[in-house]
Amino acid sequence: MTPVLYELRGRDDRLRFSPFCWRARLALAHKGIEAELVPMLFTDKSPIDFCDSTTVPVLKDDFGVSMDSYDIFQHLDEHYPDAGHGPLIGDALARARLNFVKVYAEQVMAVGFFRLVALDLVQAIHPDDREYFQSAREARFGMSFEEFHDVEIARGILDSAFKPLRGLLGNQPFMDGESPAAADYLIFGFFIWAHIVSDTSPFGETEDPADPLVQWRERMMDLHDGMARKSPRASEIPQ
Ligand SMILES: N[C@@H](CCC(=O)N[C@@H](CS)C(=O)NCC(=O)O)C(=O)O
Repeated sequence: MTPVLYELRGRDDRLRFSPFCWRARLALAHKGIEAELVPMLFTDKSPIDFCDSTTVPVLKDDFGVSMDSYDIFQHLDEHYPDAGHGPLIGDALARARLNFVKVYAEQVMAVGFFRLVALDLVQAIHPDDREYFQSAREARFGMSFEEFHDVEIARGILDSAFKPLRGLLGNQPFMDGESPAAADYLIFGFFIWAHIVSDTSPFGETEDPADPLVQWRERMMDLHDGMARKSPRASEIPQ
């Protein structure tokens, strides 16, 4: 069967911004695998009724069903080890190190991105999903989206969070070394999420083209035939 990737859609079907689904998309492209992309809404999860998941991405292929972006990396490495650009994660040592990158990205960096784009994100989400999404996240954050959305605070968080990334990328072109792999996709998922839903730069009012992190973001945008760069942004699609 053609692999099927179930992913979140926004107010327009061309708006696909979920950071976790982007990880899976990029991982499939890394392996050179063409998947059928099936959209889902927060409030209509019927497309993934066949499995035991309430979140996307979900990947279904000849080898089974994988219900988490990180598990999808592992699934693709296990079943398509040498396809495309080779391993996403690598050996057990690499896997252990990637766990750190995942925790860092999701627990430190993502908060900064979320505070940068919260209100834009609500506008990018499907109208049927807005109340569900906003009330679930407001309960988690303990404040309204209006309070949570704060570009100054966000840039402060991101400035600190970007320091280790800049240190690394000053010495090598990708998080994973000479070419991109799981660590790059894992982190870039949040960059492309923010890029699609909002025109506010995570780097400040002006971006420094000499910044190694800006340069990495541009390289990631160009990967796999520019799939991230070609993806429509919310500001390009009228409400
Ligand atoms: N641990 C999961 C997280 C996936 C996740 O949270 N996906 C969101 C979309 S960005 C979702 O499906 N949420 C459903 C909901 O909140 O009801 C992964 O990395 O795949």
